[in-house]
Amino acid sequence: MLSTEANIKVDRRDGKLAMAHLHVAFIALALGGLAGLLQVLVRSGKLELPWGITYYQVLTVHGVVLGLVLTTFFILGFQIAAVSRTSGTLTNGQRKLGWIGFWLMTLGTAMAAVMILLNKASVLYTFYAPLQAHALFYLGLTLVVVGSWVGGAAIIAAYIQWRKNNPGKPSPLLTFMALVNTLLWIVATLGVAATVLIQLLPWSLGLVDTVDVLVSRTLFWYFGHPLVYFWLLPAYMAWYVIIPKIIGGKIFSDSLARMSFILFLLFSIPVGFHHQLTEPGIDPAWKFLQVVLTFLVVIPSLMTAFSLFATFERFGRAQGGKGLFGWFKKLPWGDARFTVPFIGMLSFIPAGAGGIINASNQMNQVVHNTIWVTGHFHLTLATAVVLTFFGITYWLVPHLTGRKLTKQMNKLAIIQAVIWSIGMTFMSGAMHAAGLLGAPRRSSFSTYGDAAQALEWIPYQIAQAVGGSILFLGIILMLYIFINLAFFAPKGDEEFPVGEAEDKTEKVPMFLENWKLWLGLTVALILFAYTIPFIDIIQNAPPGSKGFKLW
Ligand code: HAS
Repeated sequence: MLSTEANIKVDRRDGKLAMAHLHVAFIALALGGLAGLLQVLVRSGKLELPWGITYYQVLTVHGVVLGLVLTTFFILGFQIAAVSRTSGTLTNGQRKLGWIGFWLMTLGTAMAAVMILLNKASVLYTFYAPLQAHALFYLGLTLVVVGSWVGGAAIIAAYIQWRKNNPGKPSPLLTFMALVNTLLWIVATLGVAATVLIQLLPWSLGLVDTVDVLVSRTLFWYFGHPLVYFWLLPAYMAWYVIIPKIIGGKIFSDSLARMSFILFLLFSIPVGFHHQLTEPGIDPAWKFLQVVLTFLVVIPSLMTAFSLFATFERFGRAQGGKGLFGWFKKLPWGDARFTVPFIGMLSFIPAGAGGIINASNQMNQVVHNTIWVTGHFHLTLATAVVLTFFGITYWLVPHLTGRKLTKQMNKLAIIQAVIWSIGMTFMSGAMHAAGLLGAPRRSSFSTYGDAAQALEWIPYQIAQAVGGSILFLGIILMLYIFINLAFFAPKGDEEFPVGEAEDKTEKVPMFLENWKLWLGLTVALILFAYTIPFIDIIQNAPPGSKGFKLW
């Protein structure tokens, strides 16, 4: 029976669908984590891999499985559960879409994984041409993207149905946020679908023998930057909506939260050139424009920081916290559902500052293609976002499996986050420092082991290996907690926390749900930022970029 009222508990059938996604996500964590440990040890010169396995092969497994598979499956699972919880049980048709999407993504993942393991697709997670993979790798990725569209369609359909049943009312905040992230994802993935289907697949099948490298990189980064906000926004959903409820506080402002999500939709896409600032063939004026737009996409993160500080401070003061920082002590530090994502938020402060350095044109010349950038995304994605995903897991999985997060597991979860932070401080800190000394990314120790300059980098390589090993321990702990919550924890009820806005009389402006306006503006900004430079790239790409022939 169809229900468009918020459920206190996610419907069992929707819960199964969400859990299926989470199972794949955590299998990905196990495989990707192991590959991460292996590659960091190879990179530091501490390990030689047996059976002809190459550094680039394990690096590809690590990047694809953690950056693309874990994230996409976790996000879809979480968003499906969030929509079912806040907008009511999915219809049978919507749930069917969710399952079709899930199986398409799983099949695609298996195809891509087999090709990487056979060393036929050691092309890293960015799969830049002229690195070429087996056609099945590209087909696998295509299925993952198409599957995510089908799963996303279930979320869009649930939103449309809620609006139809509740005319004139703003949609539930979590559903609204899941919808924005789905729209952002669909618009962004058009770029990667275009390069894979029009360029890379025909090239790998031998149907054409050249590939325009600059066009493919540009299409990739049209997708690649919004990809990072597709990862970030589910963490922001938890920070804005779930955390206030967990601490016993309120959402600072519902409208502010919605506005910040809309700004991400508008500004996250037309900024891909900031990954290509050092590339020839793109007019500097257009790079400048996209740098300016990059600074605009920082604004919704600053709004988020402001809103979170306000929620925490108001809650702490209401509990009797005195003085400038007295409120800080009143936060529930013993609750893993809060503390683990909070550590993620803290790490996002230096991580975001690093992003602003990357985006600053001149400073980008210093850090681009150094391991600084790897340090940046281990602090953003692998700390801020991933610790928040772990924090979500601690209540979502028992909620969906009808179990309880016990005191022991809660304690272990906090220990896990502390281990993670220590490991990441070593690893990401050393990456940032070595990057400033010019250490390159995407290269193994053997490729620069003899260079005199490389001697300077060795202590940092060792620190990375130490950090990587500590992080691996963190992964084992996380998998242990996940398995406990999914299969062994005592039966019981765990809450799916959803916060309320502080001011109940706050009227959410309906123009925030005017999708003709927001999608229209999104398309206009994309056309403005990309049309002329893209035509220019196709017509005047520099030698070595246009028509790259592999053999
Ligand atoms: Fe980035 C490269 C610029 C954010 C991920 N980025 C990457 C790559 C990845 C990545 C994966 O402009 C490498 C791609 C590759 O393989 O080549 N990035 C930015 C900017 C931001 C940013 C301006 N990045 C992210 C996020 C990511 C991510 C988020 C993943 C999830 N990035 C770049 C640029 C490059 C780049 C260049 C290309 C570099 C090159 O040359 O190759 C911004 O969105 C960051 C804004 C963030 C803030 C922080 C707000 C803080 C908050 C926390 C508040 C905390 C509280 C706690 C309230 C302004 C919200 C309370 C605290 C108390 C003390 C009580």
